[in-house]
Amino acid sequence: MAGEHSRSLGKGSTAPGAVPEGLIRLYSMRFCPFAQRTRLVLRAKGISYEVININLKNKPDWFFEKNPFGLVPVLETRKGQLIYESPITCDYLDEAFPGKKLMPSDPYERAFQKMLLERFSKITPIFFKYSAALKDGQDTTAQKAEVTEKLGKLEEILSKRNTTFFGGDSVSMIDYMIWPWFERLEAFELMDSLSRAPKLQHWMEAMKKDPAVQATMTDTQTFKNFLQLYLKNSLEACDYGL
Ligand SMILES: N[C@@H](CCC(=O)N[C@@H](CS)C(=O)NCC(=O)O)C(=O)O
Repeated sequence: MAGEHSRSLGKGSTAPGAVPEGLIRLYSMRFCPFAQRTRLVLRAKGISYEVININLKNKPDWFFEKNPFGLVPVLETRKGQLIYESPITCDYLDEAFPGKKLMPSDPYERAFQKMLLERFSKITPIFFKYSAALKDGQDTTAQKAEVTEKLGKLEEILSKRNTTFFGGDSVSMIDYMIWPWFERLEAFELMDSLSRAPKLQHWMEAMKKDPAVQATMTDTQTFKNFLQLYLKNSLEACDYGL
């Protein structure tokens, strides 16, 4: 069975066949924060899945038949249904599979989680701008300040809620949606951004105890090494460490 740590498929590879009985398939990349969202939800809900890693620097032509944007994550069901865009994959899993519901049932709470995700989606591109600038040896003060300011807003929200997690006192969907970027703060050398955010620091500590978070965690040095290769467009980046 294709595993989470299998080598990625690149140009010239054969498209995998039908999804095996009893499994759902995830097209992923080991270091992708968006695909990590889906992996977190698969784990949290105890869903049986297989992973096909894609070489994002040398994509197989067939991958565009799975997702016209050519991005991971993508889910594929036994019936051949394809689901892409990380929040959509996560909502699908939460709705299609039994077990613990990660989205709240209260309509306002659901809207709250979606609004927060929308706000967070304005933060993720700054990380990419920041790491590209860092690689080129440019001054990153402006991007750093932008991340700190935006994370400060999340700190305010968490303070107002007065709960450990964003959806209450246990982990819910929104925590998993934003976690992958917090896990990478140290690798991005952005931990300072949280120096005046004690609630977020406390939330991070609580998240690190979650079994799904623990199962999908990449250590800082490994991620840094990957990132260096990825930013250089190395064909080996996605298989770093295998
Ligand atoms: N909006 C997409 C973003 C996914 C995304 O950007 N994935 C990256 C990897 S972290 C990717 O597939 N990059 C390949 C490329 O840019 O060609 C989602 O939420 O799923």
